[in-house]
Order: sequence, then structure tokens, then C-alpha cells
Amino acid sequence: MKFYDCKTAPSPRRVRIYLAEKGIELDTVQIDLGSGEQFSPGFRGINPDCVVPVLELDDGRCITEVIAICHYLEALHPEPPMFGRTPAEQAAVLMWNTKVEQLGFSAVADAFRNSAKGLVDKALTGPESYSQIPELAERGRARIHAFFKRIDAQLADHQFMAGDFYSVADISAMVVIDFAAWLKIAPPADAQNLARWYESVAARASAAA
Ligand SMILES: N[C@@H](CCC(=O)N[C@@H](CS)C(=O)NCC(=O)O)C(=O)O
Repeated sequence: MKFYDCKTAPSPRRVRIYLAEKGIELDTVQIDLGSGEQFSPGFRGINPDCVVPVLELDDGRCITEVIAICHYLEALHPEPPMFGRTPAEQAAVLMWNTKVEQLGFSAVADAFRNSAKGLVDKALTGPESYSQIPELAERGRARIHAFFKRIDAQLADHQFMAGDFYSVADISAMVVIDFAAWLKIAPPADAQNLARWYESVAARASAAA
């Protein structure tokens, strides 16, 4: 297997943290997003959506999307479980992972990509060009604050995002919070449940990945 990564980007970091939690080592290829390598003919052949991460299987098939890559690896390496154990736990993990992507990641991505100087015609990832819309950057910033409130409330009654166990939903949420820091947006001081949880997940050795 071959893992297509970019060491500075949030989405492949989610996979790197997952790999570190599992103790899995993969042949890794760095794709330089800064110089536009994701748009090269070679990489388009691997992922026509022009994003990382990608996991290329030995038979040449390529898996894209963080959650699909982790799900595939989970089937090969079930311990320690990162998608919950019981059907209800597994549903909670997928539910919270989806909420984190839709409420958190997309908010930060909108805020970042609609304002970054280097992304003027690349407000969305992928091979097409889309202009920045300043109002979307502003709306994204407001949505980030709403996301912080939402997960602080969830973490009031739960040790981790999906319950009393660490999972891929925690990885996703931690990476979103670190991505928001690119915009100098941090959780508010009164989000104490979020602060308690963040301290514990960021202290795991895998968080350095
Ligand atoms: N939904 C995708 C998102 C992947 C994504 O957005 N990757 C970003 C890095 S965080 C990327 O490759 N961006 C390329 C670009 O900015 O052109 C997933 O979960 O894997």
C-alpha cells in the first residue's frame, strides 16, 4: 500500500494520527500542495478530485476520503478499535465524525479558502476554479464559533466525542480545532468541557503526527 500525504495539510493529518494510534507504518509519498502537485497529470491519475489523502492498494485501486481510508485500515487492523465496538457505538462514531466534517471542517475551510491570498480562484478544492466569496469567509468564521459551542455541549456529558471511548471522531474534531488556529480562532475561554477534552486528546503521542 502507498499513502499519499501532505505533511502540512489537515485532512491527511487525520490519517497520520489514526496510523500512529494503530502503530501502522505505510510507504508514504508527499504531495506538495503549495506548488500545485495535486493538479499534475500523475496525481490526477491517482485522484481526479486532486486532494490528499489517498491510499493506493497493491492492486492499484485508490481509496480517497479520510473516513474511507481509516475504515479500510480498521478492517485490516481492528485493535485498538477506533470506530467503536458495539453497533450503537459505531453509529455514534460515524454520526459525530459526520457532524464534525459538516459543522466544523467545512466552516474552517470556507473561512480559510475564501480569504487566503494564495487561493483567489481556488475557493473550493478540486480541478475546477471557483472565486472567493468574502461573505462565505465571514459566515465560516461565525459557523466555527457555533461548532465550538456544539461540541462543548456534547463533551459536557461525554468523555470523548462519541462516548466514553476515543475514536476517529476525536481525531477529526481535534484536527478541526488546530485548523481553526490557522485563522487565529480558538475556542472561547468558557468552553471548559472542550478545553478538558482537547487537553487529553492533544496530549496523546499520536497528536504529533
Ligand atoms: N473530503 C476529503 C477532503 C480532502 C481535502 O480537502 N484535502 C485537502 C488538504 S486538507 C487538499 O488536498 N487540498 C488540495 C488543494 O487545496 O488544492 C477527505 O476527507 O479526504
